[in-house]
Amino acid sequence: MKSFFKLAITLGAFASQVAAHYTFPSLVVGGVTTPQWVNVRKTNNFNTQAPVTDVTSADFRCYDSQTDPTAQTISVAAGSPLGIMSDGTIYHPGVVNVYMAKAPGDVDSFAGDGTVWFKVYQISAVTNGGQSITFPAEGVPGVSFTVPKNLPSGQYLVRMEAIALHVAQTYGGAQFYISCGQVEVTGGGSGTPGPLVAIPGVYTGYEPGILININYPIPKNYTQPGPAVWSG
Ligand SMILES: *[C@@H]1O[C@H](CO)[C@@H](O)[C@H](O)[C@H]1NC(C)=O
Ligand SMILES: [Cu+2]
Repeated sequence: MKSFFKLAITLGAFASQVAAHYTFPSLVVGGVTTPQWVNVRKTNNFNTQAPVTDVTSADFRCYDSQTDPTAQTISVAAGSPLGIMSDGTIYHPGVVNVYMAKAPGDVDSFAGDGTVWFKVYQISAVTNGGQSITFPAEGVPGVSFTVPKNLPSGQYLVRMEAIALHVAQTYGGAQFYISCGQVEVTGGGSGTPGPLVAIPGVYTGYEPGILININYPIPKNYTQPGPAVWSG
């Protein structure tokens, strides 16, 4: 009996490592999901689906050091919905942040260096004083948000960040599922997005929303990592 449970646990752990991961290869523009890795820069994990766990690594930005990808830039109107789709579902419990950075010119040659990123969307955790913690992003195939109406027109990187928190109780345990799409915002305004952060640099990995045991004791509150959302 004992060895049966041991085997079951081993198999379960294996399955959750291999089958449960995800990438974000598509955008959703005008209600249409784009083909995989066309408008999104292909990430190192396009085959393995393995997460980034080092928030200080260069790959924490767009996770594309090995693929050297190119992508096509897709137009999206300011004030309209923009979606980001996974290749399955956001299987793990956790939270989501979406960041954007404006390219000085053509986004094809923009790496996203510097303190240039602002947050446009987030899905946090829901707590109620220690009774329960739930994750609205868990199990959904993708996310959708409104491109801020006052966002200046131009070309941008849009970076998806889904943070899986199921084993985040030790440093480096949180799993980051990341990708960067390329969009051209049209019909924009004259807003000044901020606060601006550098990526990597935005996190140390010790934030209470990243280094966290979500199981026990049940967290009384949850602090979403990163700057406030800029909504224009
Ligand atoms: C909950 O709030 C306290 C007090 O502000 C803070 O110290 C703690 O880090 C928060 N916990 C989480 C998981 O965000
Ligand atoms: Cu996983």
